[in-house]
Amino acid sequence: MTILASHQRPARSCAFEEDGTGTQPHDSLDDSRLGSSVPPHPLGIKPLGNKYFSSGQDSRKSLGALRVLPDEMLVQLLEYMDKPALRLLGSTCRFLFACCAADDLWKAVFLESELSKKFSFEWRGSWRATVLGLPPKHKIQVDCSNVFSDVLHRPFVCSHIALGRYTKDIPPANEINRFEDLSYEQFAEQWSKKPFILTKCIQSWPVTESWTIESLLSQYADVVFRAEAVDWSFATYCQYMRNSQDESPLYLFDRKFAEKMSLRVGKGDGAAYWKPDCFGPDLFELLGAERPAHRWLIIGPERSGSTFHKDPNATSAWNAVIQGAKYWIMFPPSASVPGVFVSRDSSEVTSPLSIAEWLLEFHAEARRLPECREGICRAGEILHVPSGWWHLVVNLEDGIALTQNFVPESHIGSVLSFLKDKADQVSGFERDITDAYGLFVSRLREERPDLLEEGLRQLAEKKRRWDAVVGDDDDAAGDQPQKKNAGFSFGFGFGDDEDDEAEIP
Ligand SMILES: O=C(O)CCC(=O)C(=O)O
Ligand SMILES: [Fe+2]
Repeated sequence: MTILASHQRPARSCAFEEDGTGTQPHDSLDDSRLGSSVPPHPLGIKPLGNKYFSSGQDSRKSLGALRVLPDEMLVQLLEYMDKPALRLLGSTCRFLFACCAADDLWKAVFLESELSKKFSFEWRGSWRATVLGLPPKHKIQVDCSNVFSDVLHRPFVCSHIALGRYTKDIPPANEINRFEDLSYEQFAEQWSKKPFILTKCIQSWPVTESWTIESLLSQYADVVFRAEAVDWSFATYCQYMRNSQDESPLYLFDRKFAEKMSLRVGKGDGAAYWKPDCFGPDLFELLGAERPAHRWLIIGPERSGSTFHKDPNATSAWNAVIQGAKYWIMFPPSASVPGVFVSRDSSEVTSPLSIAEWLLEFHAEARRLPECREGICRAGEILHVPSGWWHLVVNLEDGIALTQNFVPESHIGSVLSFLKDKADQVSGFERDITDAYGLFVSRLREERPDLLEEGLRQLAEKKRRWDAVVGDDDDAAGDQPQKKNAGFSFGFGFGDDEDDEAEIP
């Protein structure tokens, strides 16, 4: 994870860690939140609270002039260091050794290095070991048991929290509805604005039978996939995925996978999979080759996943688990999600917390909200993400998923509104498409004038209702309520609105 400065972090109580000899004090609050899943830190680094019960010397005393800097600043300073500087500084004292061993610093060094441009290389178990070319079994021998620092200990805790603690005992009222399958009529009439899981919908897809991480590795080892900031061969990604301690593991999220793997998508001979019937027509298909990115192959280890977000361009989505299991926690469009801070124009989530940090600090509070929906989508199941819904997703096991974004008829108003009023937030289109709204309107006019009329009617209604609230002369921001009033959640009948919420069962 990015090591956040203290002002960016949620306040927390001091934590204590057993030192293996049973002599350290133990904080029961923290223990109950973390469980026994967190082993002692491999370097012996301890949470700050342990300092006050330790009889040994505090290694911070050896920092010299750097003692004036709090840990957060020290680590931020180190983010500017390159490989030789980190090595040199790390050899000056135990405290700086512990700071300079933080693997996130080495991830940044890796991403700046020539190695990051290679598709294939040997992953050595950590970013530091990979950058330094250390033998895979190499273990750091320096004893840092007198280093007391929450800043240094916290990422280790976050990469070891037991996920089961958060994903089990879902309150019945929060459970995402589960069905075997739905007809298009059922979806359109009742379910297009609510999340649900279908348990018997994708069983006929050939990939549900044939794909495992192992089988993909044997067939596509040399295929290069995108995993966040890197493009790695699948063989390299698998090495990483199977032997990494990252708190937020790099997530393979590739939108060109079908081409790269020569897959046929869509019903017909030799197809690997196809979109389920129940979601009905996808209006972005009217855009043909000009539609924005819409399908992704997703692969990641346990703990990988997606932090809170809404899907792009007000599209809906389905997410099918082929291997593994995913925990989903979701909120309707206008909900204020605890721990999720949105910029004034709602274009981005500011200071996003890692999945582990969010679970540790906000899950309990979020779960108590009446709008909260949670569920586990297992292999062979598919989940519906309605337009505008917030969602955080975490893999409970190593897994493979396929996802596709679409525009159902019932969300035509939300999508037109997004493309028109939030043009600066439109994403996924090729660079030469500068007027996504105009393009979509012209295709609808040609192919579905009835729906265009309905969508424009909804847009006009939205503007009318907005004007009624702010007064006709207050028109400076056009009809973009979210831009003018951060935190204001007036509903307009579609998209980011209350009507969606009203439909929650
Ligand atoms: O599988 C995941 O991590 C979730 C991906 C996602 O956000 C989606 O399908 O909308
Ligand atoms: Fe998503």
